Amino acid sequence: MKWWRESRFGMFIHFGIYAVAEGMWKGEPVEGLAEWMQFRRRIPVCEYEKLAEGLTLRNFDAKAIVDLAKAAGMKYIVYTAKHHDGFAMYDSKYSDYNVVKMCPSHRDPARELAEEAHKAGLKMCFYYSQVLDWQDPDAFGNDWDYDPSKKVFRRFLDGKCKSQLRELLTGYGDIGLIWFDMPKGIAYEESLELKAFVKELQPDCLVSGRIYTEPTVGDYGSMGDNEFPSGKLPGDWETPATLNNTWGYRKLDTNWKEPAEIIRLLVELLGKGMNYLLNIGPMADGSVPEESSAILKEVGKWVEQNGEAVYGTLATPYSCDFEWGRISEKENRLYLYLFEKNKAIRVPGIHNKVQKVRLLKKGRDIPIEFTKRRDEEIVSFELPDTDTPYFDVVCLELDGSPDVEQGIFEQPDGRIHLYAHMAKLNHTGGESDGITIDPNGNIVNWFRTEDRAEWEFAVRQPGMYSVLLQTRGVKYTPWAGGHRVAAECCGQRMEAVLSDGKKVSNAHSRYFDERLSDLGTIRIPKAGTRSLTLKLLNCNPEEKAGLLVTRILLERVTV
Ligand code: H79
Repeated sequence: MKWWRESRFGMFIHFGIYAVAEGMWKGEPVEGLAEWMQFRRRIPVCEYEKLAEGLTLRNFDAKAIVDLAKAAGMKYIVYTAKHHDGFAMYDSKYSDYNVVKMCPSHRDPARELAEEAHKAGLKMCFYYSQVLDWQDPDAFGNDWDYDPSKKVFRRFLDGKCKSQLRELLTGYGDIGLIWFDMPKGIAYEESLELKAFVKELQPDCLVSGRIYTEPTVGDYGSMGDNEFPSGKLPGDWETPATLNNTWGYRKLDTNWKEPAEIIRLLVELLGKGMNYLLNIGPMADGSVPEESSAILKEVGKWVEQNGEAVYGTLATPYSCDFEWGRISEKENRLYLYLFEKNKAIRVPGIHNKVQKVRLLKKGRDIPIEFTKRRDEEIVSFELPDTDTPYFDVVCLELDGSPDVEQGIFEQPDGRIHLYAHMAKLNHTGGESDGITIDPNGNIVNWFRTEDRAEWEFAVRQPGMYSVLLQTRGVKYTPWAGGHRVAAECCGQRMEAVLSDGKKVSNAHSRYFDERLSDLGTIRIPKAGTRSLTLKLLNCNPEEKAGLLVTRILLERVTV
């Protein structure tokens, strides 16, 4: 895992004959992900395969793609050797349903990419769809060409799946990892067998978390596409993400993310010690959409300037995040990724001595004057005016490895973040139903009024605090709210119906509609450890997923 942890940033490449269709079928746009078109339209293999003639590779330039990955600061490449459509995008001897046999150039893009990646010192990795294969009669997914009752998954596993994995693991040099995807349908034992099969051929080759539904079978976990957890997670995690809203090339999808949105997610993931696997979807001629390369080059400038705070960094040592930015650590250093410019920053709870504070500027770092109040362990400094685009990164050099205050505590700006993943949950029902924390750290499955979430936190300054509840809608679905909730703290009680809360802007706003709803104001009479309990009084039956809680924010009211 060493190279993988060190890398932090990789390039995903979704390249396949779906790129020829560009997200259109028979003149009509096909909604959703371009690479899912065959499934969406139930296109027979004998028709779908004709797309292969259009994949010319005329402008496919493996060196240019590797150079682009390098320019972006990426350290590994994951190429779709075979996606769900079953079409091998490499020279497969096992199946003629492949790019060399069926596409006009008869070139092997996987070989060209692997050679260039290895020359450039990047890890070459393959995506391989191990359960879904719409061309193989025994794999899952295609029930329009093949009778599902006649499928024998074992035949696919021992046949196409393992044979092609053997080709990929013996014909292309050292492979960093196999990115398995969509495990639904494979048995636990079969996933272990597949992992062992990979390791037998290349002991150092990693396997992704999506080799099985339970992420621990893989060598690391994969978040949902474009998702990140609300707090740092134990173990190694990666987020696969897109530059627009599809993986494969789709002409109508011009919904490109700004470089700032990409860097915002990068920083979010660095703060959680996670890897970022960011996708490009080349066109049928093999060229990379201009928008994609422009965004990656722009992102690369930031990464280049701040590489010290990217490669080999670990998650924040704190239990919770701050409003003004994200934090990571490496050796005796803390890196602060600052969301806003020219602000006075106060970093709380640092038990170490601070030796130096500097603004990262690759070789021309700018020293920053700071103060540290011994009684409160707060480091304060003002950022000089900077002309750096996007987020500034500041390094705190400490006298030893970071030793910071744990748990939830009031921050110098008077805010207290009660993250959902840090709540103590109480439910009276059996283990299987009632509220629980999902892999993203949110409180989910909240329908029942007898369930409770409770937080403990340290208050520094007594006074009035406004209480804001952050909830979300289901992915891709607008927030509806409508639940009646109550919060209890210091013997006081607030009640509110969640209605049109303030929209939250964060690194996955495009996918999750999150809102901050005002529950009211409470008085905390004394400093010290306090607790807050959240209850659901009435669940809006229209909301099929119930109440989805991300966090509660307490904000000291200044009078
Ligand atoms: O390779 C990319 C995606 O194609 C793949 N994972 C990333 C890395 C992926 N596989 N499955 N999914 C993503 C979930 C896809 C679900 C959907 Fe659909 C596909 C929603 C809409 C199209 C299947 C078909 C479910 C509803 C319709």
